[in-house]
Amino acid sequence: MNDRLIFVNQIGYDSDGKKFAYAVNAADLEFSVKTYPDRRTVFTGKFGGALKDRLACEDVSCADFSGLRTAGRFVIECGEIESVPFEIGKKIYRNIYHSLLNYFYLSRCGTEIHDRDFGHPACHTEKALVYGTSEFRDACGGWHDAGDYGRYIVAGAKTVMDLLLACGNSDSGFLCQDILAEVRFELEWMLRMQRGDGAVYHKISCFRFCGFIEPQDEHDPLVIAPVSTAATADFAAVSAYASSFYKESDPEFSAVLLSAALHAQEYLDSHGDELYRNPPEIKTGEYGDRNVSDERYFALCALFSVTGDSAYLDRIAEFRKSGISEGFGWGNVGAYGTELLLKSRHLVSGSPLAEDCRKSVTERALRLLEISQESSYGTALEKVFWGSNGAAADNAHILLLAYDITQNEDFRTAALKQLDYILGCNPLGICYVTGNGILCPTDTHHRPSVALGKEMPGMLAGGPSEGLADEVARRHLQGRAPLKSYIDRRGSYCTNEIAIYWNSPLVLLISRLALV
Ligand code: G3I
Ligand code: 9MR
Ligand code: ZN
Repeated sequence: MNDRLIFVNQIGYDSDGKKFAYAVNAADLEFSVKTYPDRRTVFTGKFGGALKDRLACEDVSCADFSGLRTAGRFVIECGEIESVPFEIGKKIYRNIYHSLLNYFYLSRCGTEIHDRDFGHPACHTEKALVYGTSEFRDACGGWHDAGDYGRYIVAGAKTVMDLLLACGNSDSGFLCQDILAEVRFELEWMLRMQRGDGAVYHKISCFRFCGFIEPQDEHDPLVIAPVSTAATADFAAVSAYASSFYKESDPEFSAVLLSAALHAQEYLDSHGDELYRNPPEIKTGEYGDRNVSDERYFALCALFSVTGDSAYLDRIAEFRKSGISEGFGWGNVGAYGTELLLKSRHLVSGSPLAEDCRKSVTERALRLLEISQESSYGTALEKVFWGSNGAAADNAHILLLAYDITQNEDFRTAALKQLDYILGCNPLGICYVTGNGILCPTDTHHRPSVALGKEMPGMLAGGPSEGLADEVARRHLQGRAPLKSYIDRRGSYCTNEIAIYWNSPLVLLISRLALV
């Protein structure tokens, strides 16, 4: 008997929240929720009708057991089949939350890491060659990006934003302090990546990816890639916004951040777009972006939100007029700008700009809501790209922003469904966070885990990807439904790598849903 045919959120459900489970070919069947392990029935209901999922390509039905509010451990039974055990309770996301955050600590570069399982001496401490020059520069620090050891500004900036936005919404002060301490480590590295004229280098890495070795064993020469508009604008935005978080605890650091942001903005104002492409000798992650107007917009919004200087407003309005797509991806950062505007005490509520922001976020969220409601697992994904799990979390972020604007509960429910999807309510029945849930990835494309022969906990795998952009995916996933195009093998970097900016929106989601 396959015990995974009823899919549940393997981390669990908040006692007072909505609760959904999913099953294949279960239309209109009765189900019962039973205590675990003694299996006393505490709730019964019926699966809904079947919905043919566009991305899962099968008939899936949903069981709504929101009416059950008792704390405890349970299973769902339907005929012969049973779900894995799951929990209902309050604040049951504490462990996964800390584990997701601890992954950032364990990913610190250039410093000794203290940990029983994943501790190591400082890595990547030597100076790096500035590409195209004979200069060597200290750009130590920051988090390793993902399964590789590169450190990339646009990736780091997106991550920092999610963590700061998670922190701004956390009602427990101690969590916020942990986040700010961790984020500061990345910010200090980012400051080292700024050139004397205000521009920011795109990234630092070796010339090519190393094998599956520990970070302290990578001794190839380090190179700092050329500056880019995307990196400079993201840097300006993030350091401006971050400065407001350290104002009281460390005014000096806060001032350093703000002046670095203004300096970066001066550079942006006096230079045209510099779009990043890897020089031929550099083979690591490119993070290229053809359109950097969203990055420029984001920088202006962040600077306005902290300074209140109205000179930014006309320029922000100009960008909005030519169309800003409201996204939260590493290359699509418009919604960060919009969110900061909407949160800023300097923006006049009811002004045409404020109304335009509210309208475009809500429109984007309505589209995602529609996609979620047409999908049998509630998944708000248009396409299933590399990093689809991160995209599901990013889309939940848009839905939550629209919820803040409209108070329409449907947005919040759809956001919750993205969390359920990531944590087990998906056609593979996987909780995509390592070391968490009943069935989770154990063989990710993550160099430290492979080198040490044990999986680091608290990492969100990239997830299904239609692109089949690696050998393992091409060999094993041909012809699969999009949401089943995932394989738990270290060789499949397009489905089973992990990354700082996939973890970060999940931290935000858990925090904003008040689950910790
Ligand atoms: O958005 C476009 C869409 O407009 C287009 O139609 C479609 C067609 O293929 O592609 C979409 O772009 C995809 C993009 O991700 C979306 O974010 C690309 O196909 C896809 O190749 C691209 O993948 C990126 C991947 O690097 C390869 O460049 C991932 O986003 C990005 O997360 C990943 O990042 C890597 C770093 O390079 C190195 N470090 C690890 C990290 C995680 O795997
Ligand atoms: O390990 C690399 C991973 O971090 C990247 O996301 C991925 C795509 O750029 O590339 C991985 O490195 C592979 C390289 O591209 C091709 N040869 C095999 C490498 C993985 O072992
Ligand atoms: Zn390192």
